[in-house]
Amino acid sequence: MLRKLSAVVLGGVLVAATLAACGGEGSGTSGGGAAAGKDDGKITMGFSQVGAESGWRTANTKSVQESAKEAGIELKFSDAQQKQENQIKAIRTFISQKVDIIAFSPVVESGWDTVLKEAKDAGIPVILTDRAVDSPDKTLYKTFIGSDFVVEGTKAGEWVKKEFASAAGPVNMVELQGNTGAAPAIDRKEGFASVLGSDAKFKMLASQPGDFTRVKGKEVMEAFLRANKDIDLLYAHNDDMGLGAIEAIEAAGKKPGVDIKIVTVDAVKDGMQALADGKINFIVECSPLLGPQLMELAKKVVAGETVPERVLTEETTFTQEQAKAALPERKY
Ligand code: GYE
Repeated sequence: MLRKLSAVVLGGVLVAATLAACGGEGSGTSGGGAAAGKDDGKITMGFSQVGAESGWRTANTKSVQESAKEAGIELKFSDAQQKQENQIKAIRTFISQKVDIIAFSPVVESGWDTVLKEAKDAGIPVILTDRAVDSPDKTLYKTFIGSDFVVEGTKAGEWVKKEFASAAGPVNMVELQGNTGAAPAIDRKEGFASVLGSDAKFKMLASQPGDFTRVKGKEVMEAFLRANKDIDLLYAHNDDMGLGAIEAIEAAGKKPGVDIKIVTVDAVKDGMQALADGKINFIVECSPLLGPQLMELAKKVVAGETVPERVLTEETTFTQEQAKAALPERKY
């Protein structure tokens, strides 16, 4: 908790300082590029993606692929289909191919130390994108670019607290979590609970993984509805699970956004549309457009320049009215 809170505080500074502050001389440990890659002047990046589980992920993949092209970086892209073993295999392949840099979005937080050590020993620098790992050894990667998921959960909790401020209570809540062990699942749950957990008025009736997918979100919501007659609020860790849950709520003869209020995270187009349509009540934004910053950081790391150890994404929140206004311009 302390670790995460301090990242939040530092975050404010790093957002502004993000890439401006990267101009320093070699960090001594960065190496990698020159030692590993073929010397054709072109950077080769191995990128291991989680999968294609959500609208967020699809937009993220597109952002990474398009920005690599624009930056003149050769991208070796590998889709892990939400399996850690596939990501580990992909990273080992990138190491044997002697890429200049490896970037990946870890499907879960734990279990990366061995393969990250292999990359380090091979002199290939690693950038974490989107999701964190829990390795205590921070020298195993150069930087971590992505959102603060605890803050996202906190924003969702604060909205719920306000929305139900005049309700007598109890406020009966259910939660659809992301895939078990993933940083955004752990942190979004923690942030939400940090706001509402100590308030007896708010009762968490059930909280289960929906794996960030629509199909699983629907399935788990059906089970929640069967087991609980009186649900006031659904907190879904992403839009896709919320959208699946909406189908389950409608099939049960209830009105999403009215009978059961819904708060989600991401703000992808389909989520924003449901928000504008009144089926979702509030969305906390999480930007998938990490590609341009990732490529800029990759160039600096390969050049041996120092980069900040944490690069935070700037994000907002949306009410139903704000979604209506933002939708026409929404890029993903
Ligand atoms: O919120 C969810 C996706 O790691 C931030 O993963 C990402 C999350 C995102 O599947 O939709």
